[in-house]
Amino acid sequence: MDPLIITCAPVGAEVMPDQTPHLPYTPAKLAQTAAAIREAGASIVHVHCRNDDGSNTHSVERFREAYDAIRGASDLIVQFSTGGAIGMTPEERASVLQLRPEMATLTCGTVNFGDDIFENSFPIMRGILKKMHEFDVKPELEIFDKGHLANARRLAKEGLLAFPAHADFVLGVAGALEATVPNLADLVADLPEGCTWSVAGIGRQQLPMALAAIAMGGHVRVGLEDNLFYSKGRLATNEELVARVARIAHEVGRPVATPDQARAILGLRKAAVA
Ligand code: KMH
Ligand code: ZN
Repeated sequence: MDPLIITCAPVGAEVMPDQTPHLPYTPAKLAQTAAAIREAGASIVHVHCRNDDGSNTHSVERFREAYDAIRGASDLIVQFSTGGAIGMTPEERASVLQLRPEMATLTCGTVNFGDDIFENSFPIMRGILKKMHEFDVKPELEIFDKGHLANARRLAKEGLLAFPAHADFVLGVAGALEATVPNLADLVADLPEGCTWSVAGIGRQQLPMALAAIAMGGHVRVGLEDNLFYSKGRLATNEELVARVARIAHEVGRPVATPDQARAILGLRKAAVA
């Protein structure tokens, strides 16, 4: 098995600062978190940005500030969200790709998202992928549902997506595929040859999904975007969530990837100098 790539999604778009004191929602806090999660074993940081009051923003300037701050504090692979927050326009979501992060997400289909609809029509996905090609950004395919893999194959047939690719299974969102080991195994079996994958379990499913991925040879995403708690009733920090996965991986003899090892596994271009 490859060394384990641990992605941390420290902020997201849904958790608000009044829900936890540990949400790093400014560039300065993101930089501190980047150093701490790197030390704990993460190799990728998945980035959303907020204004100083905690509200969501996809402004290029705010992302530039966050990107510079993170790269000043760590050698992590920086992965921008192009999912953003419900209600953002597709253009806003794609605009940050001009900063040329090494990676960015591509959600592979429209999905219920709690009581909302997270809209990712084919025209939206094509628009984001074209910008990824223009700025040489590697996509991570966010797969919330089984049909999202069929959508990804369709985009590949259109020549917009190259396989093998890297996929992240986001399991346990209200309105999408549940976080169970049979569902995860089914998705992994349906991946095109040579793809790499990680899993992000939502809420209390974060840890069980991580354990399954460690055992199955996949990779893991944790962080406050997906789960606020370390254990029932006890709020987590991002670095604690990363450190726990790294510790478990060590216990079962699976080494944890450095950012450069993760770059080699994922076939990333060399990072631009900050
Ligand atoms: N906040 C969700 C609506 C991504 O980052 O690419 C979308 C999301 C996915 O978080
Ligand atoms: Zn996200």
